[in-house]
Amino acid sequence: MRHLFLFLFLLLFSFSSKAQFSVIPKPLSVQPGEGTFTLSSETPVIAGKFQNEAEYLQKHLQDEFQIAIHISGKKSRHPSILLQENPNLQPNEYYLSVKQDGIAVYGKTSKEIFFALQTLLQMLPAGASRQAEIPVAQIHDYPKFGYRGMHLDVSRHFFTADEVKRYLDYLAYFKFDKFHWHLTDDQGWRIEIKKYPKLTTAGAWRNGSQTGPYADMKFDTIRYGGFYTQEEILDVVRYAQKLHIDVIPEIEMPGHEMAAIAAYPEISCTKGTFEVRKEWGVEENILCPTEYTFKFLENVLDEVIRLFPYEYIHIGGDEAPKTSWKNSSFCQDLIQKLNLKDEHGLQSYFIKRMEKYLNSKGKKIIGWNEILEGGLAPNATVMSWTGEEGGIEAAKSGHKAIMTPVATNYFDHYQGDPKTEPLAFGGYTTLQKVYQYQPVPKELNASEAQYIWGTQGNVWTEYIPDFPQVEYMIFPRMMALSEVAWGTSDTRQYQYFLQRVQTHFKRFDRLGIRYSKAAFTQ
Ligand code: TNX
Repeated sequence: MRHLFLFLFLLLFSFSSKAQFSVIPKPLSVQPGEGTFTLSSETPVIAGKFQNEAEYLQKHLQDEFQIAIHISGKKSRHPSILLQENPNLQPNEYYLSVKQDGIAVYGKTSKEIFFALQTLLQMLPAGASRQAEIPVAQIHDYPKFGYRGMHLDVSRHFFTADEVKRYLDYLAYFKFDKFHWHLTDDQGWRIEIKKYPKLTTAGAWRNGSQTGPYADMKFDTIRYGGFYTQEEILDVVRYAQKLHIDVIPEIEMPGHEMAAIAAYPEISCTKGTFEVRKEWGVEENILCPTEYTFKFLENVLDEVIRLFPYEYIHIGGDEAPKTSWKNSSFCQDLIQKLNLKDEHGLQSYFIKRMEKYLNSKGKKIIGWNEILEGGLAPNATVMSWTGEEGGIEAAKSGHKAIMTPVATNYFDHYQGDPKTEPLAFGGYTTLQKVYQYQPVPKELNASEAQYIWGTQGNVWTEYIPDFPQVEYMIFPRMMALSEVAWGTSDTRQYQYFLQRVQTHFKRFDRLGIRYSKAAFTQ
């Protein structure tokens, strides 16, 4: 047994060091061979119908290695990169064959070809070497989960459309295929809605922000904000489409809506004038379930629908304290009139009604696990965050679930010793903890487990003021999650994962991308 381990270790080690095989997420099957393929400006890409993917490869090789490959319609005498459709393959499955005299990539559609090219790009030298050599290997690969997501909160802090595109580049590189864009929250509304211009003229700006640790209750008085025009949103969505990433916008309801309430106070149950929230944490003032509010949300969603082609829309549903509904005679009358049990019943009515509206427009909803309270909307997908229970309950009742539990999937939490790490939300989620996460809870049997659609990393930005800090918080943890989501994480091989991470750090250094070394210093 010991000898077997030693043999496997040596095999692994010799392969990873000699051939620099550091692909993340680790492909399902890799057969290494002898020698390398050398990429040069002579190398044509035979693109066939995969022009977009060929251009992507061309751009990356130019930007990273200053190699100007050319795209060609037909076979060539030169050693080439062939992108080849194979209708017999399964969705998401690809083959990548690297031989000394040529590279061939096979997939059913452009999405699979794109995955294969990400693998290929990661097989190039990570460090400063300009010798673009790719180790000979035969790779066969496909993911375990159909939802491999990353989230970004652009409300607490705002990130420009260009920064969001860079974020999408990172997602694509590690084969994530869903981007959950948290566009609205108490501290800022970030998407232009033409029918309600005050959402961005007023709702996108706050007169100060909380600074330092939450308990200190310190604030600055700097006006802060920003938003995306509809043009910018369309541009980001088009960009994501080229990267084969589906964009899921989140419009929060009925809680986390203070920015909208500040702009249009008539959608709240509480009378008065309000400010876009400066403090982090949970806001008591939530949307009032009046016909006026429902019409408001429908009008907002009509514009959202036109901007986002993917069939899912996230409607939030989390952390909606019920005090304002308890104190509202309108809500109490409505509970009676609709024969609901309590305020949770009213939230359930709220979400079900919005689901019905969105379903009628051809869209499906995702909501945070609080949408289970008081009864789940008939077609909803649950995003399980407070733990795994929400996902388990959803799966057991035949609803799709996305697992994003706070203990492992929150990349706003500390990844190393809080004494030496920059200020973060709290928690302690090490790289290893992320790597060991298994999205299918053991409580589920095989048929229930099929409802676990996948997993996602959440990046809440209360304590993430700028984009370099986003990079620092996601790297390397999102690399661990990519292997979890692809289904190839193997806790016995954590050390091998760490080796591959360190190879990627060389690339990050070369490209000026920030990351945390916490996993290697403690
Ligand atoms: C909880 S996760 C929230 C967010 C915060 C986050 C901080 C969720 C659905 N709601 O509003 O930003 O914690 O980790």
